[in-house]
Amino acid sequence: MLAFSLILGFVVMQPPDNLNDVVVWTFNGRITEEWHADSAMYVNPQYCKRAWFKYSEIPCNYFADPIYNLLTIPPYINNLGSLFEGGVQCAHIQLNKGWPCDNAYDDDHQPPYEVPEPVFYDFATRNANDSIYWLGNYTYPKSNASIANENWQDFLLYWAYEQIDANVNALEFDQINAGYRFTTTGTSGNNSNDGYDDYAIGTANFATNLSVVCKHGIINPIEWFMPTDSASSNNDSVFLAFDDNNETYWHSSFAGIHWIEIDFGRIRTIQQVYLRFPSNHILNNFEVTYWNGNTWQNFSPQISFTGNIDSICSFLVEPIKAIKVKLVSTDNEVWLSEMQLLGQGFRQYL
Ligand SMILES: [Ca+2]
Repeated sequence: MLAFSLILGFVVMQPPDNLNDVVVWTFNGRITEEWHADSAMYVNPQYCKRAWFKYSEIPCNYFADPIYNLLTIPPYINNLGSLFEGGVQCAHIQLNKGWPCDNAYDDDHQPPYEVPEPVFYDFATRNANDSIYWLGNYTYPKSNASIANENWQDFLLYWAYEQIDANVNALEFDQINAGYRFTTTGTSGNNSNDGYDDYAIGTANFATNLSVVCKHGIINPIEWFMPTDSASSNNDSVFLAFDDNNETYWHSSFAGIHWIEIDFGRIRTIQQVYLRFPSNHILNNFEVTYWNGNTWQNFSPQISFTGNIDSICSFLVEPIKAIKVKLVSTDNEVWLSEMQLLGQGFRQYL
């Protein structure tokens, strides 16, 4: 929010009496250097603005990197008698670039870094067939991000905070509409409904799947987010219970007590536990608990079953803060298609 009266050095800025008296300078690009601000002063503006965060231009964190020295720009503009408005471009996300740090999904490990594919598929607007809604004929794959996606909101707010820390006086969030396109000549049952996205439609439940370690055909899970198990019947199948794919599963060893565990690495708010078993291998006896940093705790209501006959078991629980979640079973063997922990907050990628 803008301050109503900002006193900086010898300059006193007051809100205008009439919006028609406001002069706003916008620059086709960021104001990142003093000469940009000096140019703006030609029209003696009350406000200088241009988005400081753009999804496609993040080789690194501009705002915290002393190389760019952005901290000095807003005070410099203030001393020239103008307020500086940073901004966040909300609408688009580009697969080939636009991630603030190196990651396992980037091909050359050089900036600009590629958006990790699980993140991109999470952020991007998808149609009713779960396909990405691509934008135009761009050389680089680009999509609208889903503004209703809490992960995307968190990502944008992350960059907003970075700009606040870099001394901006105000923030602007532009292009907040996701892209929707309907085939007006389509027939009933045969309309592509491009731009449909499940987050916008499913607003009754904003819970985020915090436990996906790989999805959409990605074979290898993210290295720093590996789940663990008591033992598997085949090598490394444990992550198949966390890949958002009902056709793949973790298969424990035979006999004994079995467990499977996901370690978030930091505290997550969990409000739903979703288990899915292959219909021909339903788990009868199991218990799910969480690690709060000190002890293993029961959810409320408690998740502890004997004689279960359902292949899908979904539990809404009181929101709790967990670092790990574990399923334990005394059945001779466990087949687990999915163990999804849904809750709040940005996922594991930042
Ligand atoms: Ca699976």
